Amino acid sequence: MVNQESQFATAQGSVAFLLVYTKYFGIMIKPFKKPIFVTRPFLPPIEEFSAGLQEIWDNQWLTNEGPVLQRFSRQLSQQCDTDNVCLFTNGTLALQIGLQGLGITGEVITTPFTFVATTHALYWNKIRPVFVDIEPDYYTLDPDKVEAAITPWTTAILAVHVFGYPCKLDELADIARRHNLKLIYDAAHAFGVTVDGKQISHFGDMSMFSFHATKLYHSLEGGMLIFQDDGLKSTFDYLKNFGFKNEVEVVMPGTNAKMNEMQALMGILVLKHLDDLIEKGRVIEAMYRERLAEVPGIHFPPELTANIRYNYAYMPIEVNEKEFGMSRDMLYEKLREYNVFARKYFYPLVTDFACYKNVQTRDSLTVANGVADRILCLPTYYDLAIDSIERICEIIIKSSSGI
Ligand code: T4K
Repeated sequence: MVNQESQFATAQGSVAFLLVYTKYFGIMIKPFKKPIFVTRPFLPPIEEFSAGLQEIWDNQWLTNEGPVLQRFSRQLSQQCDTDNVCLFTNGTLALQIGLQGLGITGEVITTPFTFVATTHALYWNKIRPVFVDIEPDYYTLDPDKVEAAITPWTTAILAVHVFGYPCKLDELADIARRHNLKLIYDAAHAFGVTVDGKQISHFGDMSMFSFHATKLYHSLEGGMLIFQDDGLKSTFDYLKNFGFKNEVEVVMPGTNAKMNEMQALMGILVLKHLDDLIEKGRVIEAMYRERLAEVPGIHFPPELTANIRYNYAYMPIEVNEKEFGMSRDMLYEKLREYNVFARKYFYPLVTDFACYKNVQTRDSLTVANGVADRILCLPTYYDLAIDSIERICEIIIKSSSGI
């Protein structure tokens, strides 16, 4: 027979433990059963994709400017309010071809705080990247630092609307105009963003958009160039199709970078939901901002001004180790323990990758280095449940108290 006194003592001990636990740690948070990734592609109803596939089967036309791609291209023209649209198999090749078609050579001023494809596109065109620091609010190229980096070899500025945040458009345009430089935007993250009611593609000489599966808006994989000079359309069309002008004429050494019919089909189907995707992103961001507002050491980019319609493609926060009590890397690991896979976009900086480490940089890149050490992109995507966001915020709040 179990001694009643010791049973009581055990029960008392458990209650005390629970009280202490609840006092200091609150209710225990369970790890997610399924992984929560930084993003998940939005998928249209499968019946719609099947119906579209049937059309492709009936056409027996799979790539090379097929009818679905032409339809997609017309829709994007309408969406972006221009005829100067060219579609590609991915954003990287779009940018590479864009730089080539624009005839960019020598040196290009660019940002180290980006996905490495931005710099690769320069490298593949034998262009020297000149890295300049970013501004601390939205992590875009700092116009104040651009001018000092211009040399007689500079031909262009390649800035990135990183996380979909518009660059300092007026300042960059002014510098480009005064120095007779091309202004090119890597708008991989920025589809759907508008400024003063104009599509973001309206700004600069050319913008590249990525329609990769991880993007807010996608076409499985895909890329798009929007450009101001009407004359470039045929050049881009040649360059993405081996340089063919017709069956018997090759007018330039092109490559193969064509978008296929399945990609175009997905693009058409997802485009119908763009507004819903943006709206859900807005709700998610508002929730993160509200729940984490009082957490010391968690910093959000400032709210955007009313003239910008943002697309909520990413949810970056900065973790200040001293204030939060845990470094960004520790929080990243802690979230993983709960099956939450936030991402350190964009750490390391491009300038820290082995293939670009030796590129000489005159700028000390102080802001970019600091941001790269503090940045963390939290999960945001259409299917992310509201109570999952609650739980992610709880984990972050509890982490700040040291569990
Ligand atoms: N310029 C900039 C500024 C860019 O950010 C990018 C691409 C480019 C140029 C080049 O554009 P593309 O050539 O890619 O069109 C991802 C993407 O692959 C890349 O497109 C994107 N930027 C970059 C920021 O993110 P990873 O290495 O982080 O992808 P991954 O495979 O780790 O995916 C991230 C998460 O997404 C996974 O943890 C799970 C989820 N996921 C991913 C895929 C592919 C899914 O749920 N389903 C999927 O099908 O690079």
